Amino acid sequence: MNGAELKQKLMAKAKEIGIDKIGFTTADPFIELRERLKESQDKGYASGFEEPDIEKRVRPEHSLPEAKSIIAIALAYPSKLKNPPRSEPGAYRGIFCRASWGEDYHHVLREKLTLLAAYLQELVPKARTQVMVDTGALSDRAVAERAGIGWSGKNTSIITEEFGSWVYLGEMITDVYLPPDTPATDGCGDCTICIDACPTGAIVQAGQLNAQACIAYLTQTKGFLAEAYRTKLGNRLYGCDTCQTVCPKNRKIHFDHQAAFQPDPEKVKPLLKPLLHMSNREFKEKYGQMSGSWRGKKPIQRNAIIALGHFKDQTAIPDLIELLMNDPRPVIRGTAAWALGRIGGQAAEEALRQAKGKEQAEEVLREIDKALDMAHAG
Ligand code: B12
Ligand code: SF4
Ligand code: SF4
Repeated sequence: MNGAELKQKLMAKAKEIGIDKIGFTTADPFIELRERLKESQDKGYASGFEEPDIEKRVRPEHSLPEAKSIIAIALAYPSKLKNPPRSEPGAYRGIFCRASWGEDYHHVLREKLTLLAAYLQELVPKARTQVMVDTGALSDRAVAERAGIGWSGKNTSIITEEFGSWVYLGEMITDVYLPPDTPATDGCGDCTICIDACPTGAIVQAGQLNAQACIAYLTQTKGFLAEAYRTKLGNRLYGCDTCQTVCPKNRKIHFDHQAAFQPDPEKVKPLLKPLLHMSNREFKEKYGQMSGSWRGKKPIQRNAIIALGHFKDQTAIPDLIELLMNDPRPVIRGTAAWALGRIGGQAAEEALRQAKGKEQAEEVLREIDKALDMAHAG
């Protein structure tokens, strides 16, 4: 069977196993990406979550010797919640980004790619394959762009004609030759809506992100969140969708045919207060299947505290005092102090003063002092 015939068969199989979009490219090095990754590292824009070895990232043969082709796939995920529960005074809610709705996409895409790889091996028994989703060495976006899945938007997301940017990406490298597709071309034109809408100015120029300033990244950090960003976080518990929700290419785009990505509204828009006292076990049981739980419960709890401060939720004061006084984690005590300072009031101020008398950790004491100033000024 020649490459073109193989490709046709793979495309038909992909459809059968529920892959929404498939594209093909060569395993040639990603030359342009090399410069971009280098610049991102040099300027301190990288998140640190990506593979640090640039050569591994741009040369597919580092992942699979004698690589010849890459098969890129995309799966669409929903952008809207049916009957979303509403935040109400005293019962405020946080939000997980859409890429964390439903089952963890890593498993779902990997499973489909593994089925596709098995099929290729049926057709070409000597074929070798390497499957990747997010955590692999390659840039999933650079692969998708070159394989014609979608163009690289100014917000850095891959945007497909059919599903907008609400797609997960993954790929399979193989040593089998498959004719490449045409790379996607820019569809943003003069638009700059995402750049203007980004709350932290993290899109430093069209297509280039300073991940260190991106809320999606900041929600995943484990330490204290720099003060300047706390008020920008809003009620985000994990990730940030702003530069995608504002994008005109996503207007009216909502695909919920992938059963695995159906969100449970109570999980993706949970009440904030119950999150504060969750045990590790409860957290794992409730959120363990979501991709947004990969950093554990601490960042989510820290962000929940910030969200309560953002809403100035008076009814959260007793919970926040409890954390300030008794939580063993300095980041949680210090962030609770910040939230109490923001909410203000006599009970908050008194608790902060009391905590100041017994707190040992320098960084928490600094937060308490600032919070007392804030409570006083407010
Ligand atoms: C590290 C990482 C992050 C970091 C950094 C993101 C970033 N933009 O670099 C953080 C934590 C911030 C993040 C956030 C998100 N991520 Co993320 N992330 C990754 C990861 C693991 C590596 C990305 C990377 O290498 N970045 C470094 C840059 C330099 O590389 P790159 O983005 O791949 O480069 C492309 C473009 O950015 C562009 N580019 C880069 N530099 C420059 C410079 C110029 C001048 C120009 C014009 C273009 C350009 O060229 C490349 C080809 O398209 C990938 C998975 C993977 N292995 O690739 C997922 C991935 C990119 N993330 C994904 C998702 C869904 C998200 C979020 C939407 C989740 C959320 N809702 O919070 C946000 C989006 C934030 C944003 N504006 O990008 C999806 C993207 C799907 C899509 N449709 O594009 C991926 C592909 C995971 C997956 N397999 O589905 N992510
Ligand atoms: S994900 Fe949020 S913070 Fe990051 S670039 Fe987009 S709008 Fe800005
Ligand atoms: S908002 Fe505009 S510039 Fe940004 S990604 Fe969408 S189309 Fe491109």
